[in-house]
Amino acid sequence: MHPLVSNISTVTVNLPLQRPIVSSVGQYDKWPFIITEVVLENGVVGNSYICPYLVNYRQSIESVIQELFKVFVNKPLAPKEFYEIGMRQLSLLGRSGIAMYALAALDIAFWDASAKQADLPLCEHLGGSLANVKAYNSGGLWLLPPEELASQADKLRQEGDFSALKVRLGRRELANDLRAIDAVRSQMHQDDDLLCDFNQVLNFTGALRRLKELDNQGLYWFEEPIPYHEFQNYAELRQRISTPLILGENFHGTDHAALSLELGSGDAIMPDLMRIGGVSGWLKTASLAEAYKKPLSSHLYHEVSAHLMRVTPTADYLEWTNWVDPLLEEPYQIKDGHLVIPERPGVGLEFNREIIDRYRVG
Ligand code: SMN
Ligand code: MG
Repeated sequence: MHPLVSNISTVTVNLPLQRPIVSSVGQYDKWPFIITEVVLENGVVGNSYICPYLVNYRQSIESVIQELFKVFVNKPLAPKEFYEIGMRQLSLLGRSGIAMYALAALDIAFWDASAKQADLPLCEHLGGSLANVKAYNSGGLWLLPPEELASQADKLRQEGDFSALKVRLGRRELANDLRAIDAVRSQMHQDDDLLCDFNQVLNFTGALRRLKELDNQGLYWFEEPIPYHEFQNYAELRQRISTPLILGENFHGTDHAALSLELGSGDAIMPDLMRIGGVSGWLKTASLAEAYKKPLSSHLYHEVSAHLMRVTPTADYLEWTNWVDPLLEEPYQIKDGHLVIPERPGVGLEFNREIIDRYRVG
């Protein structure tokens, strides 16, 4: 029988960002991480971090994590079953939002513990194999002036020999979006991929205009041009442009992923590990993407997402930033624009206690 789940602890850390986020979903010079550690009766520890953007909600989120944990304490570790039980429990709160974040925080930690118990890297525990995962550097190129974008693009490429970057678009004037694209491209190689993200800033008609105007720019994808929940509008937009359209970081659980795929909202999807419901929610979504034959890219959380990409049949790009690195004893490394999954049991992340003490909130 699997060991029993015994204990939990949570802490929030607000880490300074090397390059502040200047986006249509907010400006941040710090990035909050809620760390969850789950202890099994045999001493094995599974852990996770989630990034809920808004540090002031940390107490609500941590308290939902603690409350939900009570459902699993003293039960034999069974991550998949726990997820199903958790989702049933959440139907009273709503299978999305903070409730979903809390389930994801636990689910990731449970899967980490389960893989450690098996003494295998998570991707192997899930039936996959270790290999490097194609990534793009997303840790900059916000809504900044072109000169700054050019110098950042050069640095971002060099952070890991990246051949793919993501620029944020959706400025008021088309000319300024075009300048931003040119500035970034001036530092990239001919065959590199340039992705772009509008962070939901346009409305439907504004998007029709802007995406048509940018359709000949050879961008790898248009990400979230309009509010995330306008699935039908996404489907209509998609019919009128040729650059691939992607959404999904704001899918709250597999219900959204299924609805979006059914409506044909995107050419590809990009679930966020936290909002999609952790490892268990991701695995279901990966099967949906496979059934609808749509490429799947990741959103943040590059460590766990990389393991999951190894068992995602339609895996495409892994999003990478170095935001969490100061918090980790041994950050994952990038080589030739690919994330190297280390051969360590579970996800293999240990948090730096000194950094936790220095930046903990509350
Ligand atoms: C994003 C991520 C984190 C903060 C702001 C914006 C963005 C992305 O949507 O996809 O990287
Ligand atoms: Mg995005």
